[in-house]
Amino acid sequence: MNLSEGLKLKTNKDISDCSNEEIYFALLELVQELSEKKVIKNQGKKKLYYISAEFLIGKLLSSNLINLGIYDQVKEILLKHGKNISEIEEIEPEPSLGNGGLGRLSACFLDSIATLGIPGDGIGLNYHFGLFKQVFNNNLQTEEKNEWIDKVGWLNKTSTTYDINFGEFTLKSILYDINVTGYNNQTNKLHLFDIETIDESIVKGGIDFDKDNIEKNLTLFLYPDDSDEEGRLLRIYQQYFMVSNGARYILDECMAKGSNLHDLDEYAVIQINDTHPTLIIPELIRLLVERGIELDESIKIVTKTCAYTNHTILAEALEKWPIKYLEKVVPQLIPIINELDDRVREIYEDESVYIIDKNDNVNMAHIDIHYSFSVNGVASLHTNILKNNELNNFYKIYPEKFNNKTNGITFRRWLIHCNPLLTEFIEELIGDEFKAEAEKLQDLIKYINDEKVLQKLLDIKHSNKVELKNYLKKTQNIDIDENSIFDIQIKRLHEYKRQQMNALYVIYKYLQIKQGNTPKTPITVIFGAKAAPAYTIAKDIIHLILCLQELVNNNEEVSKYLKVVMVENYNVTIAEKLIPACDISEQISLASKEASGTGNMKFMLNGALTLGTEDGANVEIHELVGDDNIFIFGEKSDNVIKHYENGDYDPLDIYIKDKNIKEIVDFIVSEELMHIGCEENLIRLYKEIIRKDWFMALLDFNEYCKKKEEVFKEYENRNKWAKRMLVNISKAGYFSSDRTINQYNKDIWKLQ
Ligand code: GPU
Repeated sequence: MNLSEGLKLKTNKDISDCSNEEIYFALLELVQELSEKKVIKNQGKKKLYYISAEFLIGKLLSSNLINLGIYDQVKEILLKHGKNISEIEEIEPEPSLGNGGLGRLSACFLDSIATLGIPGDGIGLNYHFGLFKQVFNNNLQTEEKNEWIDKVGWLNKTSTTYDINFGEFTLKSILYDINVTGYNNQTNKLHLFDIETIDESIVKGGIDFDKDNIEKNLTLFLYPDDSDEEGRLLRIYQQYFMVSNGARYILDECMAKGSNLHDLDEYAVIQINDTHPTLIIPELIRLLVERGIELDESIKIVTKTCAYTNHTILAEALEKWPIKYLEKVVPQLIPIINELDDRVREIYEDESVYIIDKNDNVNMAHIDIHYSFSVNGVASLHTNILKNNELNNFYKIYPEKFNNKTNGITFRRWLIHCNPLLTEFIEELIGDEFKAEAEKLQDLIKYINDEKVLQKLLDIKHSNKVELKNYLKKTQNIDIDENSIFDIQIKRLHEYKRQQMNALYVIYKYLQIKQGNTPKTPITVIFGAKAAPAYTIAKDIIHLILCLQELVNNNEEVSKYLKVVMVENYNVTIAEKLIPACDISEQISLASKEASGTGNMKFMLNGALTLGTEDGANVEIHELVGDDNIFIFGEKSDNVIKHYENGDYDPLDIYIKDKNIKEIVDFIVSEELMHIGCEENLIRLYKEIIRKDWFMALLDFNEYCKKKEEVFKEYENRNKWAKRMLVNISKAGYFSSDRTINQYNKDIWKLQ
């Protein structure tokens, strides 16, 4: 049976007579069947389990069609019947199972693992409302539940269930699986655990619900507000639920394959994605002891089976749970955690490596480092900072455990799917090998002096800008000018990422334009970011940006040259539209603070030029493309680290001494802006910047402005710009997650 007939059968009528919705569901069913056929039973002895609180998988229809090798065929069949595949894609809700880079990384990894034919599954939770939906009201972020689960979707209910015991009660789990099909390869599984007793109706207004009612709320939201004790307890309930289910699933599967548990590490390797799943270590030890293995040996087995990835050096992001919380939620783990801590204390005098600190907090990362066999950072600079600074005390104990795995992205989603025009053009130039072997993109470099190729790159960028313009008009009623420069910063909202510095630039430019210093080509500054609901300053930064949007865009004079756009509810789907249309990729975190960044890689691959600090993977991008093809500015990480050590950074000093900076920062609390926004928020942000500025935006601000002016000037030389685009695209191959996964496999997992 051919595809066309298959589709017809599923819909029971002629495709031309179907609604887009009917076609979507027919395709979904078809893809589910095709992908299930690619499941390999009993594949090899050893398997990888990637356990993570987040899997930011994005919409799945198109990427599945691409990986199954039938995207073009389906597109054509639909076209013949007068249907447009993009419109059908729009029907699919985007799964809301992640927050930012960490969650998207797990999704790219699952794609590459399946693509490379590695036996490896994901393990996580099925959050019903996921990460909140962002809605702007009066220039403020408000939060609503994100209802993404359809009756018929990608989740397949299984018969797997466990009784999960908490200190005070027991909950029955159910397991849903999502098929993960690799590019021209096998299907793996993403296992998402849930509870039977979940009650969506307890969410009343916004995202409020009774945080005490664990048997109704456990899997409602990803990262429930943890600014109060109930919220923090709920997070521990979630974490334990995830790891206990995961641990039991893994043990069952390994035993079914013949493991006697003493040899667990020959059947399983568990990659712990940041500290959220850390409790899997004591839980596995507990389960092994329960199954009759001596404690001593159990600890050794688990240490040989688990590997840990660190994604940040920000102290406030490294989880520490008060032992009394763990006593309440999971008393059965307390003796194990105490034992793990005692063993550390017996050997080491240095308090900084203890698991339980002097305030009775359990330091989750410390469990991971002592009781796993591998600790990796996610970019070269980040790993070096872990080794030499943040985790130096551990590095001295376990130098052999530390290793780097520079992040990557799947080119199937971030080039082939999101940028069909560029993909087709590359294929015309160098053939299609780059689709499976990303390094082949280097062949493009031979066109560096080919005027036609360079012009075509510019034309494609322009078409993508028109696409974005139409998309934003249709979905958010936003108007942008495709002939302006698209300068884009999209990422979680955090002070260290310094959206506030970009906002200060907007103020600078606004004032400049009012004085008559107009840019040659108009500029559109685009933001997309969600702020954690309890992160006050982050929400204030969003408020500032939204106020600037109103001010600038409504100023008849200025808006001819400058526009500010903050897209609402930024997510993977929107990223797929923004990235191919971008000219300038803003990667302006304070050096040393961004572990890697992965948006930087996506932009580069799609021909945007990076304006960035020497931070995270920007450093490696810089090395690959060379000084001429990237715009680097700002304090270097060594100096930043020294500033923190010496405590010698004082924003007030800069503010007082530098008249220009003072004028720009003062604008936050000017009549003009306060008239539009809320006094409380703007004053709070203003004070934060001049008194704390914890991530040194004022330190780098002048250099940032200067560099940005240089970038805009360079943009005018279209030919030179196009050459830089070509260099960036051709060097992006290194950042394929296929490369990253091959390195994980070679150095850590060691699977066939
Ligand atoms: N990251 Br920790 C998140 O997205 N969420 C987190 O909770 C933590 C880290 C990001 C890093 O900020 C980013 O630099 C990195 O590229 C990404 O993880 C994947 O490693």
